[in-house]
Formats: sequence, structure tokens, C-alpha cells
Amino acid sequence: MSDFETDRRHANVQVAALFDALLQVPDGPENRLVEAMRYTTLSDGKGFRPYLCYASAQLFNVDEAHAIRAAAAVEAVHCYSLVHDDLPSMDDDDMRRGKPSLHVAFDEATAILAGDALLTLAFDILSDEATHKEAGKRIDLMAALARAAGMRGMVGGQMIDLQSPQLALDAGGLTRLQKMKTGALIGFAVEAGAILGAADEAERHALTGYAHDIGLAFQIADDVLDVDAASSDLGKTAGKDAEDGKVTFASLLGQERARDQAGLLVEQAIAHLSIFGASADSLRQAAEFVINRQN
Ligand code: GRG
Repeated sequence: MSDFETDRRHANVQVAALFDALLQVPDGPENRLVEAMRYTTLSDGKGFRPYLCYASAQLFNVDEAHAIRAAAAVEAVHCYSLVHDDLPSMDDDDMRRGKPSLHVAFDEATAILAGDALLTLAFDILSDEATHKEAGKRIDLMAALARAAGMRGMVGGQMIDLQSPQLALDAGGLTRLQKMKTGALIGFAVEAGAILGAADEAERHALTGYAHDIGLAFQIADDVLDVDAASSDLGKTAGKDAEDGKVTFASLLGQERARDQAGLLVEQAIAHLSIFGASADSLRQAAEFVINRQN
């Protein structure tokens, strides 16, 4: 196993342990909600955002326990977004991470509530002193996550996405949508390490550029996989974008140019890391993973 795979697993095993501890099933009728939150957070995702957070924190020798808490916060928001995205009123997808979507395994109302509770759990995690003893750092983390997840970030991007079949987006419009919907949370995962590690301006600038480029490459790769891969490999329904009449990078550029574009973005992302020298090798490997992954 490569260093990257070992580290990705290490970070995500710890994130899972934290969710397991935080999501103890209560003895009461609300236990259904917590069961549903466990169903999604302890399911088999790639753990890419938690890994990014862990690897960016490593650049600054951040205490691992602090990094894992920030990583769990970003994964909680990511899981909420997937659960809500799969709902019949949104993307209407019955399969996620190789098993029935949450609203199929439980019911729609429970899926809405589990998403809501995962979003608030993220801020609960960040606000706790165990995340960092300095209140200023905790506030910076919460503010950055709120911005990434909210109306000018992920949720705003989702609003555009829902309207996209009617919008006839061009490459610029699609890039803006994806920067908000997918890129903003990936950006937070990288930024969280910089906040915890008190990165200087040049370091933050480099990490912002890196996150921007891998965020876009991640989405382009996702569009290419949506056309290329089988549902069984993706763990979700393949070919959904075309079926829903959505413009994607693959439909705008064609599969080959889209793949080339993702490759260029990854090269560009890696170039941003030069100021960190070899200590950024984990982030370099994460960038390569974006285009080499099979799901
Ligand atoms: C419902 C508020 C709200 C937002 C939804 C992120 C998102 C916004 C929807 C997900 C839909 C989707 C398939 C987007 C494409 C890129 C993406 C975020 C894929 C899923 O992320 P992965 O591949 O998933 O990292 P795993 O399961 O591996 O964690």
C-alpha cells in the first residue's frame, strides 16, 4: 500500500472512531435519527476531504487530534450534502456508497433530519475546546465552514445545479457552479489545516490555489467517471447527469478534452505546493488521486 493509501486509511479510521464516539445511540425514540447519522458517516466513502484536512494540517505539525476533529466536521457536512442530494426532491438517487441511499434505507423525513443534524454536528465539533484551545481558531474554523457550506458555497451551487437543465450553462457558468457546489468544501478541508497551523499569507495563498485546482479537477473527473464507469464501481447510479439533462464538463468538452483538462489542473495544483518542499508530498499524492480514482 502506498503512503497515501496508508495515511488516507489512518485519517479516516480516526474520523470514524470519533463519529462512533459522538454518535452513541440514545435510549429513546430519537435513536432512529442517530442510527441514520451513523448509517451515512460510518459508510464506505473515499474520505477524500478528511484526508485533505489531515494532510494540510500535517504541513504545520498540527496536533493530530485537532486535525481529526476538523476532518470529521468537513465529513459531517459532506455526508449531509450527499443525503440531501439523494432525496427525491433533489437528485433522486437510490444508491450511495454502494448501498441504498439514506432515504431508501430509512425514510425521507429521517433523511432530512439526519442531514440537518449532521450539519449542526459539524459546528458542534468545531466549537468544542477539544478542537483547539484558542477560541479565535475555533471561530475562524466555524466561519470558514459556514462560508464554504452556505449560500455562496455548496448550497448556492446546489441551487444553480437544480436549475441547470434550464440554464444552458457555458464553461464559465459551469465552472462557477462547480466551484461553489464541490470546490468550496474541498477548499475548506485544505484551509482548515492552514487555520489550525497558523499558516502565513504566502502559505495560505499557495493552499488556496491548490484547493481551487483540485476542486475543479475533482468535479471534471467525476463527470468523466459518470459517463465511463459502471454503477457498481461508482457505488451510485452512473449516467445520471446525462439522464437529467445536465451540462457537465464531459458533455461540454468531450471525454478526452475533459480528462486532459483535469490532468492540467492537477499539474497546476501541484505547482502551487512548491513553497512547501517535500513536506507537501501527501497533498501532491492527493492531487494525483483525484484523476486516478475509479469511483
Ligand atoms: C444538498 C445542500 C446540498 C448540497 C449537495 C455535494 C453536493 C451538493 C452534491 C453531491 C452530488 C455530486 C455527486 C456531486 C459531484 C461531486 C461530489 C461531491 C461527489 C461526491 O463526493 P465523493 O466522490 O463521495 O468524495 P464519497 O462518497 O467518496 O465521500
